[in-house]
Amino acid sequence: MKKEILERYESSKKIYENLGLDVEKALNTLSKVKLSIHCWQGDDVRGFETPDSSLSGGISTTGNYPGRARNGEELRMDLDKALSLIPGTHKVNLHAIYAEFGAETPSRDKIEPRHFEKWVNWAKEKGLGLDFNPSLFSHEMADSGLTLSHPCPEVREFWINHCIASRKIGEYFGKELGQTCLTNIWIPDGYKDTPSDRLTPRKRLKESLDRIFSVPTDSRYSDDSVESKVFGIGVESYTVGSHEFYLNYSMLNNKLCLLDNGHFHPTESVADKISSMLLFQDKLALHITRPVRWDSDHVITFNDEVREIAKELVRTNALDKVYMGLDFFDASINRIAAWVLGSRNTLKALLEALLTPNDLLSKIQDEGNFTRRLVLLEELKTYPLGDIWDYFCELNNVPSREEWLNDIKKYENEILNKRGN
Ligand code: RNT
Ligand code: ZN
Repeated sequence: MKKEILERYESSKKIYENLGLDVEKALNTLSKVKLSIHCWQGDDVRGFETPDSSLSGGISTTGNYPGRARNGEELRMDLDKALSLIPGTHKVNLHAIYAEFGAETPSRDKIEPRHFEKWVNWAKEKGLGLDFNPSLFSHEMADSGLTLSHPCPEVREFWINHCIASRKIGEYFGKELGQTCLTNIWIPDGYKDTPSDRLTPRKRLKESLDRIFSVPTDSRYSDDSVESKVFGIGVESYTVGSHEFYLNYSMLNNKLCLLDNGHFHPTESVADKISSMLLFQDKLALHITRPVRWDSDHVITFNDEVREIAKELVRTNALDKVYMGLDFFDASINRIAAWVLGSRNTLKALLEALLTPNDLLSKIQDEGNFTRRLVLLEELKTYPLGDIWDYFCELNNVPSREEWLNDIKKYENEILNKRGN
């Protein structure tokens, strides 16, 4: 531990202790947090099915920074590099398009646990958990923009079977790794222009989901979630799987509702939704991202939105009730730096939340002392969080401050630039 970092920690710790906070307890809680780090930042959501598959479903990446991972070996290697610079032990979130096949390439409705053996072996070796997602986009059966709500039963059947197969893979992950796996269903279904029938596609989606979830999986190993959305590129006017749709569906069917903070109207706050969700449901799933004017999936910064989400998770005692998935994909900057920065910012926001005197603030609010509430919340913004964060990084054997980028630059020169893409 660097002397300067230790000294700053000791003196800053006292400042927080004056507020009645237990800094060591906060650091201990933070060290147990598991983020679900999305593998798809590493290859611009392309997957391994075809060498030049293009992204569809109303989501998109822009940029052509060199060094994108092109196969499982490269992606795992890049993830290893990223994970070595993020404090703590986490989970990695996979999509079905990251299956690794042998000689034969089964269609998506026929994928099996064995196609993910390499991922599982890697996760075991590194002590990581895995989460999973069926991929209902970037596929000829999804070209119309409709999947589980498609008018044609054969198309729905194909995607129903894909989702069932995916849930079995999630269950296998949970069983093999001893950590419950979240399998999250997101579908792109919707219309570019004003629909003439909003109800029928939603009825079909409901029926498809009922079929998917009628196949039992072991709750010791897997949870299921459904992810809502408000619109996508080319799907501006109507989204079948809207928030109200999935909120009701998840409540009635005992599934988790997944809130992605890029999937709401711009002034809506996901932070504000957390308490309402957790009053009525035991668990919650999140996709944390940074929408810039639209669901653009920019890298997570240490911004007010993420900080408020973190505060709500801590205040409501929800850290062990929530799956914290990251969901961004920027192809215009070093992809490993994107992972590291987004993950570190999320953890930093959680640290800030853990170093907030929440009981005191709650009491002040109940007393109606809104002046003191505002003053304290504002003054806390310039408390020496960075000193505690630097110490936490060093304690967890990862570089503090911007030093970590040097490591990535070296990797870029030695590995990424040699990939020639
Ligand atoms: C799309 C959703 C979804 C995807 C990933 C790839 O808008 O956010 O979660 O980003 O599954
Ligand atoms: Zn998402």
